Amino acid sequence: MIILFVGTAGCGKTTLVKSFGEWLEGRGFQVLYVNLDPGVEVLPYRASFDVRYMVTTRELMKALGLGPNGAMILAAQVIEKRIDELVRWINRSRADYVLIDTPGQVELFVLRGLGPTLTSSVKKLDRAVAVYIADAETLVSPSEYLIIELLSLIVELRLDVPVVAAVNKEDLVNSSKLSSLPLKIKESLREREGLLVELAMDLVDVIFKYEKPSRIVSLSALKRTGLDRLYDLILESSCVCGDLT
Ligand SMILES: Nc1nc2c(ncn2[C@@H]2O[C@H](COP(=O)(O)OP(=O)(O)O)[C@@H](O)[C@H]2O)c(=O)[nH]1
Ligand SMILES: [Mg+2]
Repeated sequence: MIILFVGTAGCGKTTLVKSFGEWLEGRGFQVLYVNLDPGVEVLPYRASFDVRYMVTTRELMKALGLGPNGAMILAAQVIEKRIDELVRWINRSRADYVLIDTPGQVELFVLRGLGPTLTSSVKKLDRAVAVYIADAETLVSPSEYLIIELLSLIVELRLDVPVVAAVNKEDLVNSSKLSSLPLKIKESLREREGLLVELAMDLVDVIFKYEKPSRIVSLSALKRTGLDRLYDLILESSCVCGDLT
């Protein structure tokens, strides 16, 4: 199975790739690690495939006088053009799980070509799932819970593979507050006014009709909590039976 870790800068993708990979290895699985971030300086895991042999943002900034954003965009284009090298490597690898750590900025991977180009190829090789990671520190009110649901839906629409949503860094927030958020979305929306509220209320109904709130797993990549729940959801979401309830 191929698992892609996607999310906003600093949400904990790299940390989760390491801790989830080690968790899987501890259960006897063979795991391979892929670094797709051309901007990372130090990796906590040993990447068997590392795109920095193709390009790094640091060298692009130096050679072309680009800023960090311009260098990231150009680097992603370089990687996309050479994506067959990664796809062939995955095809040859005989691991149980290939974990793919994606570039820092979610929009770079999901909204531009790199992510969809990669997933359209790898899903032909094996089951592929994306984990959309949100940072618990950004989840300050119930409406942000709706935002996570919507963002994970956008990721699923773009990448066209099943997506599991995870709230990382649960060690930094009050867990009972976290679990009560989905139940309070409508209540909190009612405090606002206008057409936007009506639209958001309807979206809540639609999203909860198709997706149980419990499908968002809360975990800590650093403290290694919730990894078993993440694993269960990944297996469920990739199940051909399609029963996500
Ligand atoms: N407290 C806490 N910090 C975390 C957790 N996961 C990641 N971090 C920290 O968040 C920062 C960004 O993590 P990183 O994995 O590099 O994020 P990435 O940009 O999404 O790859 C680092 O300082 C991590 O140590 C977590 O579960 N709890
Ligand atoms: Mg990272």
